[in-house]
Amino acid sequence: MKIAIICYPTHGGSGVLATELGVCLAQRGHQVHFISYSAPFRLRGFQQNVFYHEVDVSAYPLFKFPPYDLSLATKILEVTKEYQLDVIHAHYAIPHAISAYLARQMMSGQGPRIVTTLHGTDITLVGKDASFYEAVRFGILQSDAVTAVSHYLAQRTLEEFHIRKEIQVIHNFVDTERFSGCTQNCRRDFFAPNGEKLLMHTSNFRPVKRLSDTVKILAHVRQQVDARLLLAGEGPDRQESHEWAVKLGVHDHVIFLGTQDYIENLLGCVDLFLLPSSEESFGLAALEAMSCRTPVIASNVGGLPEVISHGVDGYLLAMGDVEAMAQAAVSLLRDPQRMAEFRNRAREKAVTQFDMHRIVPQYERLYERTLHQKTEA
Ligand code: GMT
Repeated sequence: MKIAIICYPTHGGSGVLATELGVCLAQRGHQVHFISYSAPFRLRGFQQNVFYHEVDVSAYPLFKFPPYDLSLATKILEVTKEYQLDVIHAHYAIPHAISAYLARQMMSGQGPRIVTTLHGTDITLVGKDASFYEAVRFGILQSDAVTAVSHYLAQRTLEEFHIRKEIQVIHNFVDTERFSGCTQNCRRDFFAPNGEKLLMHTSNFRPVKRLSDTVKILAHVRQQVDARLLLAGEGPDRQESHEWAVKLGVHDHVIFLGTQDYIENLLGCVDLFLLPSSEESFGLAALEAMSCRTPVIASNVGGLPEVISHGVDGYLLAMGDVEAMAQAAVSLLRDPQRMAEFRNRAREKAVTQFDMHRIVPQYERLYERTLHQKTEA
């Protein structure tokens, strides 16, 4: 098939998933066209069957807000005409699903099939904003097929957008070979020169991630266990969490790494991953950590229970209860045998339930089904 992937190119989970999907589809013989405003960061080097088309947005002075969605629709149209696309797969509803629809309308409704994958904040946060709500709802209704990355997100979409439409749940996935916990490139001695335990968190440092909670957890953990915290990412809450680290006297033990493109090299060399978010439709970062044999301590919110089993391969605790999260961390850090069991079970779950080669065929079957519906129609 000839498939366009419309996604954000940044370090967020939706862009990561979309890129990994496109690359895997290309390896399976499909022709894949990424369309975005810059090359997705996980699209590394030359890949067979992969094309990248950049969307230019005119900065004409009249535009206070350059209309990216129109430029994107135009680019989708151009690529469709040139390559005879079969499927446009929009990742994240805004504006991708709507731009895909607009592109198809410009082809008198005759263009490729539109598949939209909902990732989380496009429904639970941004999409709920009154200025986007009706557009998101329209984009969902006009798509030929809609998927959500968790049962939780599918349910919330139906409820909050008052929609009666099939939303297929296709869980996020991980390349368990690349995210294998191989510690070859790991610099544990660099981060923990005195044998400290290592906690880690990676995200876009937005309020929903509760970054300061990771610092508070570290402060509690350090009352019992010598530990340090690696923070990979960039975003608005970086400064506030630094201030918390100073206030709690742990700033010498918090290492800000900035955005990291090869996160797999870090995830395998830490002891625990922290995800104390207030909202998480799936938690791809948690799955990537688990695939690297690193157990996760997370909030019991959103789709995280579909990924982490409490007391089996990680811990799910009340959002904001940093003391309970720290205590769970300490109990694991102090019990090497239990830690080894958690590590093994986390890896086993990633491999048996969320491996790329198990999940990607579900998207292929969905594409085929929507194409078949088109032929029948
Ligand atoms: O978490 C973010 O803020 C990034 C966001 C995105 O759209 O890039 O992530 C969402 O999509 C990921 C991939 O499907 C999910 O794993 C994340 O749970 C989800 N984030 C939220 O729901 C907050």
